[in-house]
Amino acid sequence: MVDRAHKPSAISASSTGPQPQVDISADDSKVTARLPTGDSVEVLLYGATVISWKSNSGQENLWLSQKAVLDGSKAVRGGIPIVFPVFGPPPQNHATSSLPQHGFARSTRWEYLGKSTSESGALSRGGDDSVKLDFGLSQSQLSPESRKAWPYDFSLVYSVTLGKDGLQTMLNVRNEGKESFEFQMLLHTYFAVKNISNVSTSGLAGTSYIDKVLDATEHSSSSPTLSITGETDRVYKSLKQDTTSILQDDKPRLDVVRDNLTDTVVWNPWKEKAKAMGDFAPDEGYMNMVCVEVGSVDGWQKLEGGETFEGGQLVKSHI
Ligand code: TA6
Repeated sequence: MVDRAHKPSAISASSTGPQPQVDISADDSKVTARLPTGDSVEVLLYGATVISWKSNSGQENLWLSQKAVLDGSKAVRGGIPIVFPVFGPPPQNHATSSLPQHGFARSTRWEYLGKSTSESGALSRGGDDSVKLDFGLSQSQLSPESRKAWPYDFSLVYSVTLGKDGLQTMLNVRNEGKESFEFQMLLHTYFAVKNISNVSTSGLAGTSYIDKVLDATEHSSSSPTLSITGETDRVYKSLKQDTTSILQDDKPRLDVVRDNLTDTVVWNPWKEKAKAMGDFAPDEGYMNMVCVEVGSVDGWQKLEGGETFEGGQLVKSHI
């Protein structure tokens, strides 16, 4: 339970004009928010996983496997799984060594902390006609196994803000204990694309990347764009530009803007790996998705007792 000191203060809704609509499902498993413009977002309490984000055109911007498990028994294949406190398979001889791949945040039930709305201009200009949903996770909500595997006193507040010109997802990490801990975080976003053959990503030049398809060897990234023509699994480190764009047929489709995060992962499992994942469907679904994942995964963030870290993304859709 995230104590009230960390619960967000709700901004009272304005009395003028139609209001954003927030609903909690009857089985208390999902929160849905909808703007008067038609934009909508759906968040499972399991993993605080965003599983749908639609633009006011009705266009779904996120990819969700047709075999994604949504009953809370397994991390969701699709949407925006939260990776914390470790990215990838945990290193040996490390505080995270006993955790599962990508940590526990995406496979633990979070608490819905509440909503706040405001109408003070576009999201990208600091205000917004928007609605913010807050979710909390702290040590007391972890399974005994996770608590044993990573025995630190922490609290997370994840804010999902649906605005007219984008979706913002921010993770606030606080060390509630006296002992310092280090962590990695990443938003493992699965974006929906029409056809991967005509998709490229830009904003990845001028840095180096770890290519996990080539035995995690390091390479320099000189090309301004990356086309996805096979299995792709790259960790771009300390990017200079804060925006990675996804282009469909050479036209801007989505812009992913990092906020206080330095790294971006680009992943597509392609044919064989997609087929090998039991919860990845349809098999050819790799043609309609690409993961652009913002995070702090090259090295570790360290928090002393009482310190906090916040990072996230603002994603803008062009359709
Ligand atoms: O972010 C890319 C990645 O680390 C890939 O290496 C692949 O493992 C992917 O995450 C999915 O991981 P998952 O544990 O969700 O199957």
